[in-house]
Amino acid sequence: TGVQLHPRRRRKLSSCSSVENEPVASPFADESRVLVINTGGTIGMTLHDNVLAPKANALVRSLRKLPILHDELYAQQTSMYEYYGSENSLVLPLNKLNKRIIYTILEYSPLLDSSNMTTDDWGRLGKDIEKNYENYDGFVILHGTDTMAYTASALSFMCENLGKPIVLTGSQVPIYELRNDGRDNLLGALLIAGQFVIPEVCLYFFNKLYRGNRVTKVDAGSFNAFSSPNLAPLATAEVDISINWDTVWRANTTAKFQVSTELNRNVGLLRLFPGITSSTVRAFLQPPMQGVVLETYGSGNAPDNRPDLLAELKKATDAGVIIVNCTQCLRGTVSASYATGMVLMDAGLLAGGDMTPEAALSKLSYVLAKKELSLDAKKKMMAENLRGEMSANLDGAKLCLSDSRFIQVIAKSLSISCKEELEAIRNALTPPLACAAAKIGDIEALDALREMGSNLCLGDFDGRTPLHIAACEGHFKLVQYLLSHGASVHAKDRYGDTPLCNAVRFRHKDVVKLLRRTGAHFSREQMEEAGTELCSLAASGDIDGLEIWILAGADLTTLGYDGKTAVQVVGLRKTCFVLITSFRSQKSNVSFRLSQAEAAGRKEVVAFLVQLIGNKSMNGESI
Ligand code: ASN
Repeated sequence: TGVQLHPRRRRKLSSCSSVENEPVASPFADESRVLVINTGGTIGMTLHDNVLAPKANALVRSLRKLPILHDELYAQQTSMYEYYGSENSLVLPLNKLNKRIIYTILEYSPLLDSSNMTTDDWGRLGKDIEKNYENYDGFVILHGTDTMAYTASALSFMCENLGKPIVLTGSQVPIYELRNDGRDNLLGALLIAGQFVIPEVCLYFFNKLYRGNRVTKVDAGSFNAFSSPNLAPLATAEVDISINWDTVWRANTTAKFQVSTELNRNVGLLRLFPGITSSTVRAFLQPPMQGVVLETYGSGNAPDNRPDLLAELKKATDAGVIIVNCTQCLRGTVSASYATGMVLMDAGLLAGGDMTPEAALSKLSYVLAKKELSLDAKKKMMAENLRGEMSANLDGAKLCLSDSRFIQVIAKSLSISCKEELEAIRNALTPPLACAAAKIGDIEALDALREMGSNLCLGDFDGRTPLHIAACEGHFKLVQYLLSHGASVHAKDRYGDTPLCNAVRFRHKDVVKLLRRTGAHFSREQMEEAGTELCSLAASGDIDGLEIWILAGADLTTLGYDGKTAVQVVGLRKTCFVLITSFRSQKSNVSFRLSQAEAAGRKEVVAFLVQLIGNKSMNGESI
C-alpha cells in the first residue's frame, strides 16, 4: 500500500516479535502522558520594569535545557517530536519506578497573573481537559498561587466523575531564577499526575499533594504557601512519594467523565465583623445575588443580640438566596454548639461544615447553575459532600483495623501487636485477598474486606486490581459493585493493561460495554497496536473478536503491521456484517461506527447501513 509506519511504532512492533513464548516488555509499556496547561503565574514570570509579569513562549525552551525536566537523547531516539507532532512535548528522565513521563505543554495566551483570572478561565480549563481527556493519563495546570485555591475548588466541582489526576501547581519564585521552587513543584506534579491514578483535582506545592477544594493560600512570602487545615495531605514527596490512599476521594459511579462549565456568577463572600451594619448586609444581599458564603466567627457564630442583622439575613433566605455559614477560622468546623450559632440556622442559613470559603463559594456557583434543580434540591446538594470538600460525619466510621478477627488471628500467629505492623499486614494481604474474592465473584467477601477498612482499588504485587480480575472473569455484577465503590477504570497493571484490555481479551461484551460507559478507553498506543490484532482477527474471519474490539472503541481503519487495515483484509461484505452486528448490540454507538466506515472511505458501507437501519439521513446522530 506504500503506507509507512512511524519509527516509534516500528520499534514497538519489532520489540514484540521475540523468541517464542518469551514475553518482552515493550520499551513503551511504561510511558505515560501528561498534558500541562500553562495559564501563567509567577512560575513563568520575568522582571519587566522591576515588576514580575508573565513571559510568553519561553517555558518550553527553558525546560528543554534542564536535564531533570527533559531527556533530549530519549526524545531523539524514540522520534518523539514527530510522533506527537509537536515541539512542545518533553520527556522526564527515567524515574525510580522505571517509568517515562512524556508531557506536552499547552500554553494559554495571554498568560495571566492569577489575580486576573475569572470564571471564564475556569470554563476554558474545563473544556480543554474534557477535549484531551482520553489522550492523557493525567493533567498538570500551571497557575498563579494567588487564586489557585479558587480554581482548584471550582474545577473539583466542574469535573464530574473524574477518573484521572488533575494537579494544579505553580511557584513563589520564577523558574528562571537561580533559587526557585518552580522546578521542584513542576517535577513533583508531573511525577504524581503521570504515575498515580488519583482521581481528584489536587494541588501540589512544597512537597505535598493536597485535595484542591481543601486548600487556602496562607503565606505570601514562603515556599510553603498553602495549607489544607481540615484534611491531611493526599501525598507527601519526601525520600519517596507516599500516597495516603485511604484519603483519596473516589467517584463511586459508573458514569463517564464530563465537565460542567455552567457556573452562576451571582455569588459572593461576606465576612462578619463586630459592628457590621444591617444596611451593608442588605446592600450585599440585593438581587441579582443568589448565593452567599457568610464568614462567621468561631464555630459558626454571629451576634444573637442584633435582630436588625438577622432580619436582613432571614429576608434574603426567604426570597430564595442560599446563604452558607462558614467559619473565619483557618481550622475547625461550623457546629450547633452556641446560641449565637443557632440564630443563623433560624435565619435559614445552611451549615457549611469545615468547607473553606473558596470551596463553599465555587460549590454555590456550580450548584446554582443547575437549572433543572429546584431551590430545595440545590440546598440539599449544598449540604452533601460532593467531592470530599467537607468532612463526612463520623457516624458510619469504619471498623477499627484491630476489630477484624482475621487480622487478629494473623497478628497473633506472627506475634505482632503494634498498630503500624498490623497496618503493614493489612496493606500486604488485602489486595491479593480482594483479587481472590474477585476471581470467584464473591461480593460478600469484598464487602467484608471493605468494612475492615481495606481499599478495594489497590493492586496486588503485579499492580492487578480486583477490577482487572473481575473483568477477566466477566463477573458483570462484581464489576458494577467495584465501580460503585471507587474502583478506577484507568488502573494499569505491571504490563500496562487496564481492566478494559482484560475484558476485551477474554471477550466479555457486557463488561466491555459497562467499562466504556464508565469512561474506560484505549490509549493512543494501544489503539495503534490494535491494528495488527484487528487484521489478524479479520484474516481468520473472527467476527465475534472484531465486534468486541469495536465495542471497546477500536477503529477498523487502524493500520496493521504491514500497513493494511482490517477493513481491507476482511472485505466489504464482512465489514458490513461486523458493523451491523455491533450496531445491534449497542445502538448508541452507531454514529461512531458510521464515522469509522466513512473514514475508511466506504461510502457503500455507509449507504448500506443507512438503508438497513431504515433511516433516510446519513447523519449518525439522528439515527
Ligand atoms: N501573583 C502571582 C499569581 O498569582 C503569585 C504567584 O504565582 N506566586 O499569579
